[in-house]
Amino acid sequence: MRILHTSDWHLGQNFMGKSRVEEHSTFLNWLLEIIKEQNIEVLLVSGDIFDTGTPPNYALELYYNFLKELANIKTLKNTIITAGNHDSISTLKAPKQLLEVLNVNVITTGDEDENIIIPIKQDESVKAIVCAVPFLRDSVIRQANSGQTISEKEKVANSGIKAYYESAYKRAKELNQNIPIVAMGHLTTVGSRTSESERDIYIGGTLDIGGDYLGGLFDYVALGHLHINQTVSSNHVRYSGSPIPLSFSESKNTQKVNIVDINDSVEVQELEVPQMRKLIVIKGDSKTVQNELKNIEDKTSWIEVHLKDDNPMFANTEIRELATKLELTILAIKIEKSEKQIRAKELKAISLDELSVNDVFAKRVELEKIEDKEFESELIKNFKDVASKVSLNGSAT
Ligand SMILES: [Mn+2]
Repeated sequence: MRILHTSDWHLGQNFMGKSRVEEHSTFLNWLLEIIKEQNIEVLLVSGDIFDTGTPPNYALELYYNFLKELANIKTLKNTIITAGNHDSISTLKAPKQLLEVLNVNVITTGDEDENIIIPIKQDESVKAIVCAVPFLRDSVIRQANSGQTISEKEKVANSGIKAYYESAYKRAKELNQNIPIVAMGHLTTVGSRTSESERDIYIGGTLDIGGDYLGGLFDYVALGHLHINQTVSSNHVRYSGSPIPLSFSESKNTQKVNIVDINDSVEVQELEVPQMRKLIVIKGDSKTVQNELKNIEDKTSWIEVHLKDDNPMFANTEIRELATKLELTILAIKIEKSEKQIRAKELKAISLDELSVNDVFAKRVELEKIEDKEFESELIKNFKDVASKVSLNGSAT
């Protein structure tokens, strides 16, 4: 049985005002080729298919066109897609029945109305079973209890999630005693590495579901939610990571999918996903940054600058002018405080690019220390009205 395990596509991501459509489309085309070339029999996508609950139409189009292409691949028997914390239940659920006709199983909440135990058949006999566990929302694992403290809530959530996996395992075993059982999941496990762009799943963060625990039950655990490809505690409990870097903090990672062979033993091969666009982080003072910009050959790259300069405002202008001249795309210049730089204290915001025109105005008004609060809010409101009527590179939002 040959499985391909991927997750966290985040189709439709709006990346600092830029679309990832080209990168996602390149990835999905590559994935189709790999599924064919490698004779993949089962495709598992462990959550966060879309970046938001209301994905843009082009993201839905990418998704459906990809699924349509899968139907033409003869060696592929099943595709199983589970919802992550970013996915909207209703968006994934709407075509569920239609997709079943194409051997695509979509699991959204994992509640009692959904059958998460999916047998993988080959010539009418069952070869493996997948327990397709999606991101488990509160309502599925427990009744909300407002009287609980955060740590009590975590404890209850932990035991609820464990009980959920145990019950799934038991049902799979009842179906067939002697075949591999694979689990999917969308959660943080103890001992795993995280990056900036993953949303915490519960208040308080990491749940105490050890990789050991899941590894003890299942022959392979295909996890999603963390964006770095990694093994958790044992060789067969893994995160595939996302296929493209979803934040600048992930630019140094290597994006991968996992190819898993389950026969008498489990063998995993990590396959690197080729990237069509580089995300580059440059750190340093104005001179260092400018030198590094001159060395960038690939003009499709997106760049984030962490500027540590005694005269950040001047450096900011210089760097932007150079980037324009070199036809390079800088998505953000983050100003970091340098020791000598007292001005940094006044400039409370870290990144100019993260401020809207209205934010800047509000900060300026703050400096005036206006006592009449009604007048102050009137002033801000009037500014907003004016700003919304003037075209300021579309940034007056
Ligand atoms: Mn997630």
